[in-house]
Amino acid sequence: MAFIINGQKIIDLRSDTITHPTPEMRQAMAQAEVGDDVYGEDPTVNKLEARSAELMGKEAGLFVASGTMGNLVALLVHCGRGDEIILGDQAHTFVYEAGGSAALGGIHPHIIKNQPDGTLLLQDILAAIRGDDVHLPRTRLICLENTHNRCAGSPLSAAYTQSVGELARAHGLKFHIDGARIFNAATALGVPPKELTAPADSITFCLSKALCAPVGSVLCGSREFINEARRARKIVGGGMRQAGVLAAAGLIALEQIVPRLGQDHANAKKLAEGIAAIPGLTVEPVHTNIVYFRLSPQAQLGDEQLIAQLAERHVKLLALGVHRFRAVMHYWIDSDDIDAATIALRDVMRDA
Ligand code: TLP
Repeated sequence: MAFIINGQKIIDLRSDTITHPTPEMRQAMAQAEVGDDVYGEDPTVNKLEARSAELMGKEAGLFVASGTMGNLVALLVHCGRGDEIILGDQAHTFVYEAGGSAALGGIHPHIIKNQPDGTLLLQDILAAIRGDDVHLPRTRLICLENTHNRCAGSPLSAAYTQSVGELARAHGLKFHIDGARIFNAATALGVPPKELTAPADSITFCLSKALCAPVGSVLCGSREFINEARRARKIVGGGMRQAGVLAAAGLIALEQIVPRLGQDHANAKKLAEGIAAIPGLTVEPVHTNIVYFRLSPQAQLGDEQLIAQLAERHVKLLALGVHRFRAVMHYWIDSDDIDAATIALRDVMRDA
């Protein structure tokens, strides 16, 4: 099922962001009813927003261009200039969003250590909350990420999320979840996504990652919050007009791709088992659709060589950190592709 590019089959495991839309999505996009979404008149966007809000257990949703935009808009609504957010040192919002909340919102990040399972210790969060002192930034928001991308794709449980929500409320703070892969978390934990989002004031989830849609994320929260978010989205240039052609793919993603995410998790486990049997590689525990593994520092090849030699065998991975690699499962990868990728890795390591 891998992509065929210039007649060559490519097993692309760099990310689930690389997924192409399915044939059903392309058809729905071609036939989508559209209107001007900045006037709130795009029926397909409105349908996607309503369905998303329902799934997340919130009053309203807002279709945005990307996960980065959804998180940024949420932070801009929750925080004013000089306000502080508490988030993990491995959080996507801290590491990979180009410092957008600081650059555009004057928002101050207060970083605490992510545990290997993606959680933040409650005592660390508590210790990071500022007192009322003119010298200090004002703590305004706590952010979690579910699943946690850089922490091995770990899902955060409903019970843990609930405890963070209680802590936030007890201190008069807002609570945002970067749920780019919240449906993977829900699948892995066997709960409806709204159980994972109930304690949060806002949640962003992505349609364009494991869910295969070409573009888009949805930010969900109270009606009042989303009204403000609509304004913030306009400020960052995210009013998208006839966006129904994109939202149509998102609706298919929710209907058809969410129910099959377990297959990606099974493929991730299968790949991890294959990697564990290759001398010179050690694999991290796998929880959802993301596999991280490490190359022994004693290995006869470097990180770049590993990537390049795999690419020669038409398998693409990402190096994320020294001797650390990531492979992400998605709709366009099947069990045979996992066999082929495992053989390619084994051959590269054997020939080194
Ligand atoms: N993650 C991408 C890269 O940016 C690293 C990937 O390949 O995994 N939150 C989380 C947890 C994410 O993993 C991502 C994308 C985003 C937000 C941002 O989404 P987009 O790319 O739509 O802005």
